[in-house]
Parts: sequence; C-alpha cells; structure tokens
Amino acid sequence: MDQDIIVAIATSRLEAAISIVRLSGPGVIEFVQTFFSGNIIDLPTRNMAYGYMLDGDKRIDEVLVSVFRGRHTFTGEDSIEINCHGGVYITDQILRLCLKKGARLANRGEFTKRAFLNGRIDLSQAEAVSDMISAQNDQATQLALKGIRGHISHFISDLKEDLIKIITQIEVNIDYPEYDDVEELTADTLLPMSQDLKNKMDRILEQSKNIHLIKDGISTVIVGKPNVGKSSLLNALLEEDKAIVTEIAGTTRDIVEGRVRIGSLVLNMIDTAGIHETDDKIEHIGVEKSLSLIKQADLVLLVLDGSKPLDDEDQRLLEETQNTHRIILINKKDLGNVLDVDGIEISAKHDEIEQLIDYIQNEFDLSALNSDNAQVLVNQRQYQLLAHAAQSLDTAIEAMTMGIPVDLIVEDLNQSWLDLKEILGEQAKEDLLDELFKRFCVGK
Ligand SMILES: Nc1nc2c(ncn2[C@@H]2O[C@H](COP(=O)(O)OP(=O)(O)OP(=O)(O)O)[C@@H](O)[C@H]2O)c(=O)[nH]1
Ligand SMILES: [Mg+2]
Repeated sequence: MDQDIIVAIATSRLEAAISIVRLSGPGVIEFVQTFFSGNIIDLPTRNMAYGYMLDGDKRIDEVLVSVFRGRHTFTGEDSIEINCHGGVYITDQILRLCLKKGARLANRGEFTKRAFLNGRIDLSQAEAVSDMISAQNDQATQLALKGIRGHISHFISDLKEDLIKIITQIEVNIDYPEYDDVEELTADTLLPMSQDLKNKMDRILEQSKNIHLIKDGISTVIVGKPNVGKSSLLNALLEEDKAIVTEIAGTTRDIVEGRVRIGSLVLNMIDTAGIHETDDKIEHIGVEKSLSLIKQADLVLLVLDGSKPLDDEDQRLLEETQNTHRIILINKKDLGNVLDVDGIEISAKHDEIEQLIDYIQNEFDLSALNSDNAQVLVNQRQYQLLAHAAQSLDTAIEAMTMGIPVDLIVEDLNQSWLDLKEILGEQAKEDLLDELFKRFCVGK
C-alpha cells in the first residue's frame, strides 16, 4: 500500500475565485500543520481552519484548510484540502511549497486509485467518478452518480452470489461424491439455476447496448445526393450557419461537424458531401467518406428533395441505408412533394424541422436506462467482461444439457466467476489498474 503523502491541484489551472490543492496520505494533517499558521491538529473531521500557508516566516497565501480524517474520506486515508486564492501563480506556489516540504506530486487518478486500493470503492465506482468528470449532459451525470453510489456493484454482486451457489453445489458434489447423485444434480438443480442466471446476464447486456448513446451522444450522419439540402438541415438543427449552403451541387466536399442538443439528447452531427457518381477527385474522396460514415453511425438522416422525382442516385441511397437506423426526410416541402415515399416532410431552408425533432425525441427515449431498476453497464471494459462471463456460462449450460460430468463443467463456471470479479476490480492486475487510472485528471 502507498504510504507517502501525495499532492495535486484539484481544480482547473485557470484564474478563478478559489483553487483547491489536495493532499492525502498517512500523517498528512501533522505534515500540513508544519507550514500552516492555523490549528488543524485538533480540528474534527470535515471542518475548516483559517490561516496562512507559510514558507518559513513568509506568508504565501491566506487560505482555508479542510481536514478529513480516518477511513471515511474519499481516499480512505487522512486528507487535506487547501482552499487558496484562485490565481494560477499562487496555486502553483502552494503546490510547490507542499512539494518542497516533502509531499510527492500525485499521478493521474492517484487519489481515486488510493480510494480503490483502500477498499473505499470498487472499480466500477472508480470508473463512475471518471465518467462524472467527463459527463456532458444530465443523463450522463445521473448515470455516473448511480455508479458512484455502487449501483453496478450491487447487481454484479447479485450475479456473483447466484453463480457461487451453483459452483458450491458442484464442488460439494466433487469433494463428497458419496453424498450426492451426480446425474440428479446436473439435470434437476443446476440447469434451471444456470439458465436463470444466464437470462439475467443477457438482460443486462441487452440494456447496456444503448448506454454509449447517453455517454458519447448519438452519432448522426446526414446523407443525400447533392443539392437536396443536407447542409441547410445541419444549419437548421444547429441554429447557426455553420456549413456553406449554395444552389451549386457539390458545395460540401468534406465533412462538416456540429453538436446538437435535443432535450437531454446530444447528437453529434456530420454533414457529408452529396453522394453521386463523380469524376472530380476531391469530391470522389468526400463521397467515399460519406458512404463509410453511414456504416458507423447510430442514426442516418437521409435527405431527399421532395420537389423532384426520385432518380437513380436517390434509389441507390435508399438501398445503401436500408439496414441502418435511418430517418427519411423529404425536404423542400415549401415547393411541394411529388414523392411517393414514407418520410418526414421538412423545409430545412425555412427551419421547419419540428416534426423531425419530435420524432428523434420519441425514437431515442433513453430515460428507461436511467430508471432505478435499470441494470446497465457503462463502459466497454465492463460490457466485454460480462459478455465473456455469459459466454462461459453458456458453454457450461450446453455441457450440462449434454450430460457431461460436473467436474468438467466447473472450469467454465470458474471463468465466468473471474470475469464477474474483474468487473468490480477484485481480480484487477496492477498494469490494468495503472491504465485505468491514467485516464483520470491529476488531483482526482
Ligand atoms: N425551397 C427550398 N430550398 C431549399 C430548402 N433547403 C435547402 N434549399 C436550397 O437548396 C440548395 C442546396 O442546399 P444545400 O444545403 O447546400 O444542399 P446540400 O445537400 O448540402 O448540397 P451539397 O453540399 O452540394 O451536396 C440551396 O440553394 C438551398 O437554399 C428548402 O427547404 N426549401
Ligand atoms: Mg452541403
């Protein structure tokens, strides 16, 4: 376990009203007392003392020092937060003073890492702290908050509990075969329990699939042949003239990006080059890009010009986007609609896009993911581990169905068990930990 005192600036390195310099480690209160004019030695936990940070006789800054004692702090160690004036220079001076006195500069995420190593939080909670910092919208913060409060830990622990019941039955059976009939155990008891557990895992995996839409936003690509009004639509959604709009076909040659908020949803929009056959080298590259974006997007907005009949290029795009999550938009409704296509009529030029906005809001109602009983995993690491756990369990279930002896099945169940533990970091290897905590900022 780390024993040294670590220090970092916990706030942004920008001029502000206050900055916070954070320290943690055994003996940190006595340590800070040696260069602080107020009295913190006798201060109860979660209290503040007023005074000056001192470099010898020199007063560095007038500060408030908060004291956090014992195991119930964020890191699980004694900690200190120095609230100083928020100038970049003065904050640096206080950091330097702490270093000069013998503290060590914290690595990225080291405070949270200590919290984890000291058993204050598990890995899913640590990841939620990181998610909280990077959250861009209300739903993402709510999700992160649930994670911090141990939501994921709870339902993964339940799965572990179910699994260990199955494993113990088998182990008992292997160790004391004279007490149990192997055949009976396999057929009657193990299979329904295992199937039940597998169903629970599958449900969590299914629900978790859409979580990236909350965390990262919905990647949305606008496609269509040239001149149908794609850039006009981007501008209407952004409520600004970001992309160039002209009556000349082939105006947009490269991709143009913008972020649109619709209620609590975030759409990461990409306006693309109009897709059509072209000899123009630059335009051709743009078209290729557009086609590949269709495949990666969460949502495709296919724009058609409703004032003109469909042509081969429109047909091709209707086919290209057939298997994507797409919305067909019939633009230029102010000029009439001659198309016999199911779609939402809009006029991008005149900002008449309310129907589209309503449609997207209904289509991506992600509120269920944030409800109290939704069990969702919030990142790829967790998702892949659970998927692997489910896979091993499935192999075991197949083996059970085929009547394979239980002592051969236990291996797969053990693998599933290890994966579940790793979600909570109970199995975490040191290099994995380093990698995870590096994604934090210094001071967290
Ligand atoms: N009447 C009418 N004209 C529109 C509407 N939306 C776009 N336009 C016009 O259609 C022309 C093309 O618009 P853009 O938004 O540049 O079309 P684009 O699909 O981005 O075109 P490329 O970038 O060339 O592929 C412009 O003259 C727009 O003003 C609309 O709703 N009604
Ligand atoms: Mg354009």
